[in-house]
Amino acid sequence: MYVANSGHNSVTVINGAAVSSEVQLWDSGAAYGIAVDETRDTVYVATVQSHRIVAIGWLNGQPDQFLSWASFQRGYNPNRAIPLRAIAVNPARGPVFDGGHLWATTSTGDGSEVNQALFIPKGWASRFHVPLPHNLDVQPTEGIAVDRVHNRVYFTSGVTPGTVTVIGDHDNICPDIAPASVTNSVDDEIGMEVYSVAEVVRSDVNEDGIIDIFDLVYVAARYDSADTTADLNEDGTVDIFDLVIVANHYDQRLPGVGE
Ligand SMILES: [Ca+2]
Ligand SMILES: [Ca+2]
Repeated sequence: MYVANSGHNSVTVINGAAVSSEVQLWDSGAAYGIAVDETRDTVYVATVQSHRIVAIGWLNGQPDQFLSWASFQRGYNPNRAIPLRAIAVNPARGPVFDGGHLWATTSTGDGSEVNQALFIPKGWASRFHVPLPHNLDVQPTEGIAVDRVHNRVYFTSGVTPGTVTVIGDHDNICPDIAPASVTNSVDDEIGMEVYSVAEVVRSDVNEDGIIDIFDLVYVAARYDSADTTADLNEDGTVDIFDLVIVANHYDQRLPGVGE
């Protein structure tokens, strides 16, 4: 069993009657909803404050490890965060390598601009996909459930009168980009940032816990060589692609390394 600890930024793993471990989520604040893809041993955690989906799974041969997060904001604008609350997964939907379909909710009750169900057509196996939002008339606050047999998703409101919204979990849906009251605009499209623990560990070539100019210089100094540390994409050559990997993680830190 997996329990989200919203006040501790962690997930408790319970095996039978005993606590097996506690997964630290670091700066992914206010963990709330949990969804388990038992077919891929991947656990998804929706967080309110840090507006992220965190993925937990196997890393370096160990189960239940903090793997990654994806954070979401409107207009690719960090000041327009999309707080997340409930989350569910439909593992068999979509191509097997895409990681199934994820569904999450965002609510004005948490400071979101609009009440929406968010369809994310790829899981962590494919590094997520930007959400395709569905406007909901009511606050889709607490509950979400997937009927995996009929591919339907149920959303419950937390306001009176109680409401259940049903959305088909199809391969394709047409998104509602903006709140119904606002003109749909490309400025409101949802952007996504993805953080991968494994990639950050690899990109920190000088192993000081942060990706910065020293890592770029290390890789650049070995340009055109076969240096295995600097060859981040393991294609046998240190070149522009390896520099781009470091640049993509610039200023990112290993989990637990302070500001
Ligand atoms: Ca470094
Ligand atoms: Ca390379």
